[in-house]
Amino acid sequence: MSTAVAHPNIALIKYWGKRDDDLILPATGSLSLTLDVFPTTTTVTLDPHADADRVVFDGAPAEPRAAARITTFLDLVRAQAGVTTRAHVDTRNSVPTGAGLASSASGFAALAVAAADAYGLDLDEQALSRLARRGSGSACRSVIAGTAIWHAGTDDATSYAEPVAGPALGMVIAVVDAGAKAVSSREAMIRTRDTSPYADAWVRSTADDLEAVRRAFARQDFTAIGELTESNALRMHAAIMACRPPIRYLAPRSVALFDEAARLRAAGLAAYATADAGPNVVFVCRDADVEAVHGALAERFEGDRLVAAHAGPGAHLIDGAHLIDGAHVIDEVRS
Ligand code: 2P0
Repeated sequence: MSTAVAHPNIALIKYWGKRDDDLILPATGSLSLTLDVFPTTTTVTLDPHADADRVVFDGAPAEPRAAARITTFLDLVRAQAGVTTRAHVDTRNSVPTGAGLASSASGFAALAVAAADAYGLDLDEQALSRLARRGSGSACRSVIAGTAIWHAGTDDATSYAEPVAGPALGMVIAVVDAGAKAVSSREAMIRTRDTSPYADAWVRSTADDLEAVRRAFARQDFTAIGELTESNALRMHAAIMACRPPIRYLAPRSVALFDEAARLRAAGLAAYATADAGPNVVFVCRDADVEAVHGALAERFEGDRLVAAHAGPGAHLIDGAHLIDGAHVIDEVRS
């Protein structure tokens, strides 16, 4: 039995589009912060007597499609290990699933680390990142602690995430809606590539943004990092909104929160907004400013659920005693 914990990550420079749908090779590299909130805890137990995998999400059997995606992933691990033994997978999520809060990132990062251990693979961080990528692209970044860059690469061996040094960052998440989104990221990325007239421009400009943000990280230039973050998110949403049939993840409330970031900056608090494939808005700031940004937002947006987050650990194994603690933490977040 092997248990791992992983946390979601939020991209500053976004991954949106694949060059290879099967290997999950992205059209561009991306850069993110792994958080210290909303952990996913996953236990993988091998069962030599079972003839199928058994997958449980938050105490209930997984939907057939979700379970099939886990089995496809475990097949990769089994192929690497040279065995066919089936497994029991038990996952506990504290992030609202499918709400654009990166549950597939923490989910497949935790599964990669737990399954590699359960099947006896001895993988380093880079190999674990590559493995997690096969489950869900953004999961390769949740293997890494804190700020991570995912190199797009050109094949399976060269597409992985690794740590990137820069200023200490924090985030404040404004949960606008925790319900499941209408169109999955996977489907929406394909529709963007196939129907958005801005898809090529998105890929070209994101490659440029990534280079610019790398230079900003190297010189510890938070202002440039923030400006590139907010602009890259808006460009991603512009490309998505131009799909046919259209997809719009941002709600009126989300747009108002982007304006709120501008208001905070005008008041002297350096915060920049970003949003993934959903209506929730994440404020990016210096780590030392997290409480101030949280406080300033809480004054004006009582109804929004605000979650302060700092840099978190990469996906890692835990022992049984920690699992009890983990479950306890998860219950607290839920209540
Ligand atoms: C990101 N997102 O960089 C971007 C921004 C959502 C918006 O990565 O198809 O769930 O499993 O590789 O990783 C969501 O995409 O997609 C995502 P798959 P994934 O965080």
